[in-house]
Amino acid sequence: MTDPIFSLTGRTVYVAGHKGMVGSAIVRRLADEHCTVQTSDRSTDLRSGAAVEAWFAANRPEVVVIAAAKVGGILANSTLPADFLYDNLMIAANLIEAAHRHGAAKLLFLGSSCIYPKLAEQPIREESLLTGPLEPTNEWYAIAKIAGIKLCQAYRAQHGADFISAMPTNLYGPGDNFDLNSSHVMPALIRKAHEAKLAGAASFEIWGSGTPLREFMHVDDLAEACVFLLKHYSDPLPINIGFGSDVTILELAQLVARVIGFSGEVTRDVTKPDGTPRKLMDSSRLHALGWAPRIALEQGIADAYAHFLAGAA
Ligand code: GFB
Repeated sequence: MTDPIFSLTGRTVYVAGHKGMVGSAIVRRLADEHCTVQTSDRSTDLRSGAAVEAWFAANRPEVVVIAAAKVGGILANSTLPADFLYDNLMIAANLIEAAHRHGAAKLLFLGSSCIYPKLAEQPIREESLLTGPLEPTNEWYAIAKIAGIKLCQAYRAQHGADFISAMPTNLYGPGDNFDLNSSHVMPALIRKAHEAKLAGAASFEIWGSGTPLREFMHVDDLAEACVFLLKHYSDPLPINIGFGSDVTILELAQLVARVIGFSGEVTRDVTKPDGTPRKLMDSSRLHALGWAPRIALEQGIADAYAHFLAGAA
């Protein structure tokens, strides 16, 4: 592993979006660092430049992590395009500008693997950004996240700011959204398999053909990677945070069913969209720095299910 190039010790670290699955995992992980975590509550609307400016003037964080975002699965992305584009553009622009104006020493912006072209060569390297058309079901979200990456690059180029961006693969874990209309696939399958088991149903249904491939990472691994990158990474190029292997959605559904103890069938609703066929990321740049994920998929699903049960109880 390379030596750290940035220290969190004694710093104030603002985690924007601390109530979300990603932000809360990063806050949990930062408890192991000798730093002071700062958060903002609902009264600071991150879509408002004035509200963000006032919060930074009062709190002056030295390190900023942008985990705040309007997020959702394939259906929410397609049905709320204005929210996904506007909210995410404003959140990124307001936080990055305020971090610069108030002299933050480091900023980490989190994007998503959906920023890459729909038919990017697999595994997807960081250099494939903006080399082809986006996947239509999530282009609004992707455009906003690409703008965030470009803002980090622009402030670095023009002002010498140490602003970096990282692109996580599909995430899951404690604090996920289990609402079937707005969630990502993993929490949806956990809920569906659980409810099918309780009901003694013969089957549960997945959306689409079941053939799309997705790569999944437990959010605690992601939080570990974020802290690692704050300490070890300073470069204009975004860096991928991937698990390293992917599964089909049908395989995922069968694995979730096994972990949960549902032994019925998995059926498919092919009227629902598949989205991008595959988005396995090439994370070799991150691995070369000396970081690798630790939570295996089956173990991670069991953990996410335990949190789902605790939340549902
Ligand atoms: O996780 P997901 O909603 O989003 O869907 P994406 C992944 C795949 O799972 C798609 C299928 O092929 C879905 O059709 N799927 C099967 C389901 N059953 C279900 C279900 O019950 N619920 C859901 N939600 N999907 C998202 C982007 O794309 O990835 C976001 O929309 C973000 O912007 C995120 O980038 C990481 O993986 O297709």
